[in-house]
Amino acid sequence: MATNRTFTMIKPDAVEKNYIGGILDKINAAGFRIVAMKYTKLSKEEAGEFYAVHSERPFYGELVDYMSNGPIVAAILEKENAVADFRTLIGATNPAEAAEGTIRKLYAESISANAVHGSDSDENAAIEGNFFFSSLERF
Ligand code: RTP
Ligand code: MG
Repeated sequence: MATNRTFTMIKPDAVEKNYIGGILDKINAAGFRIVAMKYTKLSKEEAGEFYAVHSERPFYGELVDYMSNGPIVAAILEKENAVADFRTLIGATNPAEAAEGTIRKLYAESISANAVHGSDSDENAAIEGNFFFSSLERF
């Protein structure tokens, strides 16, 4: 059963360019409610753990370096059909292939520095949300 929650990060490239406000605006305008949110920075070890599923991929080292390179915003979001609708809102991994109006089309610079993360399943949304937030930090 769908949990109606997903997990997102505004990635270091978008934070550095002052896109936090613009991205949150798109998220709220699309009907997502913020359940939990924090401004934080991943160590290399934490980024490696978060993306462990990609550890065999050729871009893993680059991804871990990039995600631990600067502060991020992590959040749990709530909406009906949250995981799939959020993936639609952010657009394709490669911003060159992202649809008009999507967050990555508007704010991402490249396939590796692509502005936002969105969970790819309900199971991963729960795992990723638990990585960042305790039950006392969700409202
Ligand atoms: P995300 O997990 O961040 O929401 O992105 P995604 O599902 O659209 O893409 P995924 O395949 O899960 O890849 C995770 C992140 O790795 C970086 N990446 N770099 N250089 C490359 O070819 C490459 N491919 C992927 C991106 O930052 C991607 O978001
Ligand atoms: Mg992914």
